Amino acid sequence: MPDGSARLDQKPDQHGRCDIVAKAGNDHRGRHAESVPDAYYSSGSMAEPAATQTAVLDDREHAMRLFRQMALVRRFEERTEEQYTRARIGGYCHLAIGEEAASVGAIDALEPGDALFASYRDHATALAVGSPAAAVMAELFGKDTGVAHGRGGSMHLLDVERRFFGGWGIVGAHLPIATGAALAFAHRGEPHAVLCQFGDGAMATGAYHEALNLASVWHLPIVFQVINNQYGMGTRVDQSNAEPELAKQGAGYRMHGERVDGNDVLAVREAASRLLGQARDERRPALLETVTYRYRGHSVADAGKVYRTPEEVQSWRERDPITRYGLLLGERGIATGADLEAVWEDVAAEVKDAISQALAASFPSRDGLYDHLYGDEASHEQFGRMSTGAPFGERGGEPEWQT
Ligand SMILES: Cc1ncc(C[n+]2csc(CCOP(=O)(O)OP(=O)(O)O)c2C)c(N)n1
Ligand SMILES: [Mg+2]
Repeated sequence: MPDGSARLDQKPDQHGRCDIVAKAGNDHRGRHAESVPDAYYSSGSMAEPAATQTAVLDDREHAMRLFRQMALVRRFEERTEEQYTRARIGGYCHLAIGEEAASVGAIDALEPGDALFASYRDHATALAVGSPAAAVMAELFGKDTGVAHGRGGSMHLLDVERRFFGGWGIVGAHLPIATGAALAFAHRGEPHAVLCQFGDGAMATGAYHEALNLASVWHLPIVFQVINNQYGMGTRVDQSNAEPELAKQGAGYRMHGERVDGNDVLAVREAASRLLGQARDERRPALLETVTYRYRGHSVADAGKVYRTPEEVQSWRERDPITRYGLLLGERGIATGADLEAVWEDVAAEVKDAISQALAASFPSRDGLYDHLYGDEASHEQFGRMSTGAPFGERGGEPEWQT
């Protein structure tokens, strides 16, 4: 049983909420607040909560923002699952329910000018970086108002204005690209860092090793954040990684590696903030492992029941990141049960509105099929000239051997 689960005697409901969150009017410290020891929040063998965590909790607006972002992701993902079953979303769809703290905590540590890259499990990434929920939902629906104008879909979200450069579908492929962005910062002397999020499965790809090696050799300002959700599809971390304590792999590149409880939003935020700071100020790359779990299957096409037990899933639900953080806010007197319930109602309304807007939006027109390709006005003409095997008409005539 994962550390911490036995100590939480309050069971979350189906939305990961427990009484302090779900029932308005409760004593704000919650029925069980007294019985939950502080140590629970530091999670034993995981990183200890750091002093800077207090700083977040000292700022009520900040503390509540973290809760709201996680609640928004949770509600968005639940409704996305439902929209998929109503055939409003085409293609792949990977949900991050259970992983909210790992995403939100790290992204909250970004500063203006920093760059963000992520894998295909990216709805939480886009919402955490501040992309409007309506534009994210519209992208899932393939609509023109989506963050990628309906051309990317679930796996290829992006928000260049907010410096979120995707949403990548090929496992591990974005690590060298993110490393290139860090090289650009270094080359131009810009004081920014890159946060590159990926799954545990990416660590068994060649691209991962190439990227970490170069980042270390060239002292690049990048934090590689592995979101260790225990599985790559149906394969457990220890079945695919020779060193399953993933943070230790940094040592192979003389890179600082650190493992934190990915279900503790404050621990994730503290570690990400510190490591991104070192990347910006000292050009020191790092590997940050955030240990978490996905409640759902790999994608909407996987029920997630064959390769794991219901007990295992339940044990992680009992250390739900949003429930835990809600309890902490209650214990510290930052939020009452009614306050948190109001947040849940607020995000539910936001997601409902996002669905309505996405439904009302139109699909991209066929005339615009070639828009945004190559980024120049000549792309239509280029495509007109394309022929198989000679995309730019460079051959002139067909060679004899083809006839
Ligand atoms: C190079 C490559 N190989 C295989 C796949 C098929 N594939 C898609 S997701 C996935 C599992 C990746 O797991 P992980 O990196 O742990 O991310 P998670 O899905 O757990 O977030 C695989 C093998 C792919 N997309 N790209
Ligand atoms: Mg995984």
